[in-house]
Order: sequence, then structure tokens, then C-alpha cells
Amino acid sequence: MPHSSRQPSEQAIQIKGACPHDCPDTCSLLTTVDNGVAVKVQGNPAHPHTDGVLCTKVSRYTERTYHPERVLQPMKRVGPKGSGQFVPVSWDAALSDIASRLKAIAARDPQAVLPYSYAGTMGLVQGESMAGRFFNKLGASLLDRTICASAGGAGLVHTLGGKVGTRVAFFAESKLILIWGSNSIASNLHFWRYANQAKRDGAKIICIDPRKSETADKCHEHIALLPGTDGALALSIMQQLIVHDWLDHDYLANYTLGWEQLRERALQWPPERAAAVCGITVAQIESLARDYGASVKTGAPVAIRMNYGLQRVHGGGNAVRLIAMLPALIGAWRHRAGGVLLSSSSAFPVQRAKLERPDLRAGRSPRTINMSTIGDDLLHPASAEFGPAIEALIVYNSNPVAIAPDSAKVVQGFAREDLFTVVLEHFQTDTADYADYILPATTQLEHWDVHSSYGHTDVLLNRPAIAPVGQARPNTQIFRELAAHMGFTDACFADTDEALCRQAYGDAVDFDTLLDKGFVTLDTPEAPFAQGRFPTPSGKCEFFSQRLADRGLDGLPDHVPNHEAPGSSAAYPLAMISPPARNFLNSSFVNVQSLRDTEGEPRLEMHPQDAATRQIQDGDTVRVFNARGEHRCRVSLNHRARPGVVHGLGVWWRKFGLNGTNVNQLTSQALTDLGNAPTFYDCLVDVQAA
Ligand SMILES: Nc1nc2c(c(=O)[nH]1)N[C@H]1C(S)=C(S)[C@@H](COP(=O)(O)OP(=O)(O)OC[C@H]3O[C@@H](n4cnc5c(=O)[nH]c(N)nc54)[C@H](O)[C@@H]3O)O[C@H]1N2
Ligand SMILES: Nc1nc2c(c(=O)[nH]1)N[C@H]1C(S)=C(S)[C@@H](COP(=O)(O)OP(=O)(O)OC[C@H]3O[C@@H](n4cnc5c(=O)[nH]c(N)nc54)[C@H](O)[C@@H]3O)O[C@H]1N2
Ligand SMILES: [Mo]
Repeated sequence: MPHSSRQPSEQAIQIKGACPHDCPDTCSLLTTVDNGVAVKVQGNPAHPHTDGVLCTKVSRYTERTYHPERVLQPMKRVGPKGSGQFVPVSWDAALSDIASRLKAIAARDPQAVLPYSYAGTMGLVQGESMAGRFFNKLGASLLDRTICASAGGAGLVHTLGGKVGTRVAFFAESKLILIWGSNSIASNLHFWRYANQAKRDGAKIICIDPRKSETADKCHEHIALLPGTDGALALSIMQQLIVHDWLDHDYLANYTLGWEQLRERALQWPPERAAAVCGITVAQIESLARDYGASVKTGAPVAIRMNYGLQRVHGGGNAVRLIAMLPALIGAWRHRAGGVLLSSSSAFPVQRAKLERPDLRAGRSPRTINMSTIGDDLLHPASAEFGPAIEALIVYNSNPVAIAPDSAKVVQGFAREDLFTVVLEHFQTDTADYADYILPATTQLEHWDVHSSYGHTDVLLNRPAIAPVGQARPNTQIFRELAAHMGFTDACFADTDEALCRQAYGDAVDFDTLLDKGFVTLDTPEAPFAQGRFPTPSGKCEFFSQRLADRGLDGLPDHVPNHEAPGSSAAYPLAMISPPARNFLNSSFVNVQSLRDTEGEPRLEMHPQDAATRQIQDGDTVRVFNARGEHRCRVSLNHRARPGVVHGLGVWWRKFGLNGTNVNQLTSQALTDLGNAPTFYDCLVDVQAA
């Protein structure tokens, strides 16, 4: 039912909420509710960052909440694993059976139970609060949540000292903006609005991205480097800054650590060397460095918006380290509109231990499983080193069968008849197809939550706008009741969702203001590193990291080539990246018809030259393949691809794919240099007409 088209009546009310999705923007929402039905979701004009504007996806949120295919009652598997055949059962029958299965496994070893979750909702309450308590009390394996940002996060922590940076609104005042590894128009719309303001005020905007993205189309310059070569480019920019003396010597002397060593390393990267590695011209590097270095003389503010696109390769952590160092070389941090922003998460004083209660582990220290290698881990037999085989998997806020790398392994693991799998979901996703039980979860319009952001520094509250649809229950409620069925009697399992919202920030944020306005802006410094004061152990911007050196790693950053470097394999000559599609949010929204209609179908973007040598025409169905598998889709020959690189925009549900696969059939489980993150964009393939 197209609720969004209905005219609200005079009794309609507006409820303030927060967008739950994994996106740096974390918008403030206003939901219009008429007679108990949500009829419209719009951006809150009173929240400066949202400014009354939403992306297409979330302005269609009611289509998601009232989707005819929503799972609205507990479902129990009847067919073989993965067949997607289920029958409805009562909540009590489902929870009793799940509890008895978990009890039997936990009696042998609770570490055989694994939670699997990510940021389907970024809410602190529907995320790891009651769920964390449940798994800690059980003594289940811990999950290392690396699937997205941990390489870049580690890069920032070992350079700036935390996930901190330039305040997003101040980009509007910058005179040069480098948009580096980010398709902002698609994935960070509200940042783009500030960048566009700067552009109107005369700023130059340069996009650094293998793909000619929707954002690159709107920038003054586009540097289409090969995937995974950003570290080499950053080193060469440094080399140029040094040889031309475009340096802020005072800033370097007072506020950085390891300059002499970094200088020596950067001098090994003349533009000729980097150009060959990056697949770009010497002139492009020289011009980029000249633009960046000019501010040392002019004092004009220059800022870099990095996003996580560039860290999904072997050297992702080092690349982020190198780029995060650039502002210190030219003293860009002196200005509030200068510096670099990748993530603002460290600004938020979240009381994680209060929410998740690690004390409930009661002295046990369970092993940790990396979510990015779930394919291998589900297939891992018990061993002294690994511990028990995984016997039960509880999935919430994630769709691993679609989004985890090396799908053939992931699917084989989920298909194990002896694996007991429970999936808390809105829809019958690729992962839910493999469940023993699907439990219907509420959407953001139906539950309480509180949110931080990784793109701005406001805390947002989400109030439920409507009652749960069908028999859906909030994740918190499901874990609360599962705890009761397990016989867990600790008082913390009785906390209500509103109480959990209050605990998330404790006294650090005024909850009455949240209730009233829907958001609270944190008090953060305008130009955080104008006088150094980096939250590193040395208090300086750490070019040299003693913490990394202590772990036996290189204390200095370097260019770390891809595991599957472009040009290194005759069998697989093309580098494939699979960045987000504009109208999906990872694999969410793929089943919303209006958004899927806009995206069309899974496609591979390819340069006409690469197509010609393979006798491929625009629109052909192709096989994209490597040693890990084969994915079939149609090909688009357009200006977005450079020679040697193909793009499979993600992340489609496998079941919508031509041969029941998506791009992750091709990606590998190899990890990054720092942060143990996946390397989705470090992937060689070849393509043939099917
Ligand atoms: N519409 C939409 N918005 C989203 C998402 C979505 O799926 N759809 N995903 C959300 C999530 S989970 C995240 S983590 C964030 C950020 O998500 P990111 O994955 O950072 O997404 P993008 O901002 O699109 O940035 C990816 C860009 O990096 C480019 N890229 C790929 N490899 C390289 C490389 O080696 N070097 C460089 N320089 N660039 C490279 C891609 O071509 C792409 O344009 O966005 C969030 N916002
Ligand atoms: N090839 C390739 N793969 C990628 C990426 C890529 O760029 N290329 N990007 C990676 C990145 S950056 C990320 S962050 C991951 C994202 O991977 P995931 O975190 O798994 O994100 P989604 O695919 O959006 O799946 C989230 C699921 O959570 C469900 N959900 C939402 N809200 C709730 C709720 O309140 N309760 C419950 N129980 N469920 C809820 C949604 O219905 C959805 O099915 O994917 C990664 N995979
Ligand atoms: Mo992500």
C-alpha cells in the first residue's frame, strides 16, 4: 500500500525519530502518524545537519515498514536448509525451542554459540544492548565487527589518536576539498550539500576514485587511480610538498612525531614511481600536490573527506594513515575548515559497558571470531587452537549470506544441516533463507532507540511512531524473552527500552533535551588540532607509531600493494570493485520495488576498450569469474569505468541475481594490514560474454 501518497487528516501527529541506517549522515526524522498508521517520513527541518532533506531511500521508509513481504510472525523451517520453506509458529513455541537448543549446546561449551550482527540498525539499543547482555551471560563467542570500517579506524587511531576530524559543516568554508574514496552524493548526501556550498563559494573540488562516480561527475577534477594505490599517491604528494618546500615547518616541529623518518620514506616516491603504480600521469600528481600545497602560502583552508571506500584493500590501514597525515604537513589543522574527516565516532561518550554488561561473562574469556571470515569459520572443525566448531548462530541486524566475502564458503557454512541458525529480520533475506527460525523484528518506526553518528557529532533519539506491525518485536524484547526462557534472572534483563536509551549516554547527554528536541549537539572543539593535542599517546600527530612498532609492525606507514594487485595475474587481468549503489543501503532496500526499479538489475560497469578485446557489447550478459567463483550479470559500457577496472555495484540479494549469486561470489576472505578487515575491493577477475 503506498502509504506515502495518502493525505494526512487533521488528527495526524508528528513523531521525532532518527534514521537507523549505516550511513554517516544519521538524519533526524519526522514521521507523520494518522490514526495509528505512519503515512509519511521526512527530514526534520529543525536539525541543522538534516535540514529537512532525506535521501530517496529513507523518504520511502513507509514502503519498507508496510511492505507486503515483511515477516510478521515467527517462522520455523520445514524444508531442507536453504530451501526457504517455513511455517508460522507461536512466539512461545519458537522461544522455548530455541532456548532448549541453546541450553544443550551451552552445556557442552557456550563458545559454540556465535552472535552475528552489524549495522542493519546503528541504534545503540536495538544493536548490542540486550543482545550483548544475553551473549555475555551465556558465555558465547565474541564477534569482531570488522566488516566495514576497522582498517580505516585502526589507521586513524594510530595517526590522529581516534576517530575524530574536521567538523562536517565547516567543509562549507573550505577552499579546496579532496573527496577521497567517497561517492558522497550516493553515500553521504548531507556532506555533499556542504561541499556544494563551498563549490558555489569558489572552492575547487577534486575526486580521487577509480570510478567516475556520480560525485566525480560534479567535481572540477577526477583522478581515476587503480584500486588500492592510494598509499602510493599520498606518499608522492608528500614527496612533492617536501621538494617544493610547501610545508608548515612550525606545525611539523611542534605537533608531529617522526617527521624525519617519514620525510625519508616519502622522498622515495617521486611522481614517476607513483604514477606507474597508480596508473595515472605524473602531471596529475604534480598538479594535485601543487593545489594541496598552495595553502601554505595563501592560508586558504583545505580539507579532505575520506570515506571507507579506499580502505577495503590489503593496504587500507596504511593508506588511511598516510592520507590522515597530509594535513599536518601543510598545517591545515590550524583552520576549522581544514584537516581531514573519515569518522567522528570517537566524539561520542557511549557507556558501552553499561549497555552490554561484559561483567556478566563472570570471569570467562570467550574466544573472538572475525565476522569477515565467517565463511571459513563456519566450516572450521573443532581444534585446540580454534576451540569448538560453531554449532549455533544468532543473526540480527545483518545479512551475511549477501554481504560477507567469498559467498561460496559462506553459503556452504550456512547450509550445514547440523548448524542451528536463528535470524531476527524484517524480511526473508538471503540469510533468512538458511534459518531454522526467523523471528520478526520491528523497524525503526516501531521501537525506541538512541543514535550516535560517524559523520557528525549529534546524538539523536528515536521514539516509536507506531505500534509494532503484526507480531513483530524489538530485538531487545526478543533477547529479553529469550533470557527468561534460558532462566537468566539478573535484574538487567528487565530494563525497558526507554531505560536502555537513558543508560546509553548516562549523564553525558541531557535526556530531557533529547525527548524534547530529538537531538543534542556534543560540545566539540571547532579546530580540534590547531594546537596539536592529538589523542595519541604522544599527544602529537604520529607519523611514527610506537604502538604499531611494539606489535612488530612497521611504525612508519608505507604503500602496501593489494593481495591481488592489478596487472599481477595473466588469468585475471581486471580489478573489480563493488561500491554501494545509490538506491540501496548495503543489501537493505533491495527488495523495495520502487528503489529496485531505479537500480534496474545487477550490472557490471566496464570500459569500452576492455569490452572490445573480449567481443562484449553493451547490455550483454557476461560471466565475471575468478578461482573463487562465477557471477552472471549484464554489462554496462559507460564512462564510469577506467581501463583495467570493472565495477559491480552492490550489494544485491543473491536471489535477484541471474545465476543466484552477487558480487561477493568473487571477493576473498583475505584481510587488511591493520584492523583485520575484509578486502572487498582487492579482487581480480576476468569477464567473458556468457
Ligand atoms: N546510498 C548508499 N549510501 C551508503 C551505503 C550504501 O550502500 N548506499 N553504505 C553505507 C556504508 S555501510 C558505509 S561504510 C558508508 C561509506 O561507504 P563507502 O563504501 O565508503 O561508500 P562510498 O562513499 O560510495 O565510497 C566508495 C567509493 O570508493 C571508491 N573506491 C573503491 N576502491 C577505491 C580505492 O582503492 N581507492 C579510492 N580512492 N577509491 C576507491 C568507489 O569507487 C566508490 O566511489 O556509506 C554508507 N552510505
Ligand atoms: N562486495 C561488497 N560487499 C560489502 C560491501 C561492499 O562495498 N562491497 N560493503 C560492506 C559494508 S561497508 C558493510 S557495512 C556491510 C553491511 O552489511 P550488513 O550490516 O549486513 O547490512 P545490510 O546488508 O544492510 O543488512 C542489514 C540487515 O539488517 C536488517 N535490519 C535492519 N534493522 C533491523 C532491526 O532493527 N532488527 C533486526 N533484527 N534486523 C534489522 C535489515 O533488514 C537487513 O537485512 O556489507 C559489506 N559488504
Ligand atoms: Mo559500511
